[in-house]
Amino acid sequence: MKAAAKAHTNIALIKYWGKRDEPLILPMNSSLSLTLDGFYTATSVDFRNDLSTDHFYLNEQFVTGAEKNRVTAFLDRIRAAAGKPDAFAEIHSTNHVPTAAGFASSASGFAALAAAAAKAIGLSADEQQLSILTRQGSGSACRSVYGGFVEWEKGTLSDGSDSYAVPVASANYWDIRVAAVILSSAEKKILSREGMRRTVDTSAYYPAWVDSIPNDLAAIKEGIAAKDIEKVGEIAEANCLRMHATTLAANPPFSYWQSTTVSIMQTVQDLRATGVPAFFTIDAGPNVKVLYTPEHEEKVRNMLQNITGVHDVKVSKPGEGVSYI
Ligand code: 2P0
Repeated sequence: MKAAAKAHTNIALIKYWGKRDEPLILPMNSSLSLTLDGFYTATSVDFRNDLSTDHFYLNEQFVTGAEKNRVTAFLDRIRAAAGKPDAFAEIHSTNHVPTAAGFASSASGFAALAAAAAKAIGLSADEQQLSILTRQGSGSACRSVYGGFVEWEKGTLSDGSDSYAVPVASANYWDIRVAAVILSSAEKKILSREGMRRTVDTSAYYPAWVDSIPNDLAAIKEGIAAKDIEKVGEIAEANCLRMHATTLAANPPFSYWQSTTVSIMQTVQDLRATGVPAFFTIDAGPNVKVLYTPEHEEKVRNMLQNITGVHDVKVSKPGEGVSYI
């Protein structure tokens, strides 16, 4: 009863921001992401008769506390679905995602864990079912089941059976780049779960955010279909700014940005004014991701590396979906 899987992280171009159901992780809005080949998690799950609890190792360290409890709570769902409530596992997970890069390693982590655990326990799940399972570990993780451009359809049912990811375009469809700009010091003060909750509950701008999503999704899919970097980039950048505007209108207000975040945003916009199609997006933290086409690699990299407060720049291509190893 052992299996191992690998999943890449993803960057949202149309953000998931806000839940309508917290336990099931059902989102208020649909979202769209690009899976990235540079960052991934590899996880093995071994269900063993001699265990009476789960044993979780992350990067070869034995994990206890909240992080372990989140894994066990997720495996409880897999055990329930498989009808094997007493099957406990030894889990080894290795993150090839620099934590400082500001990617939710939970996205690659839960996608790899769901795939390995479902296979190990003998639960037959197609990609759609795997996406539904994965979503219940971490919302953005459900998109990492697939490679390339992926949409997470929010669904309308209360049991979550129609809230899952669907592939939009495969990893090899369009050769574009995402640079993860890593800040020298990047403390995240408000976890995305708490940030989402506060925004949904209190932000005056939240209804406008939700209303804006259908247009953004339709337009960005047209841009992807046309391989139009200007269109895709402009929509992604505007969507990111609109998401972050909701946090400024929350009570109490908050922002994920630091001064270096704003410097990077301005540098990207200055670069664009010189004719280089580069666009930024930012998640629930201060780091910035920059989207561009490969012919501009050198210029974009040089500009980003020279900004005061930037520690490193890690460039990624579109990546594949979940695979078994
Ligand atoms: C996203 N983020 O679409 C958005 C944009 C952050 C900003 O998904 O509570 O780790 O596990 O569902 O998926 C980060 O939140 O949250 C996130 P949970 P998750 O990528």
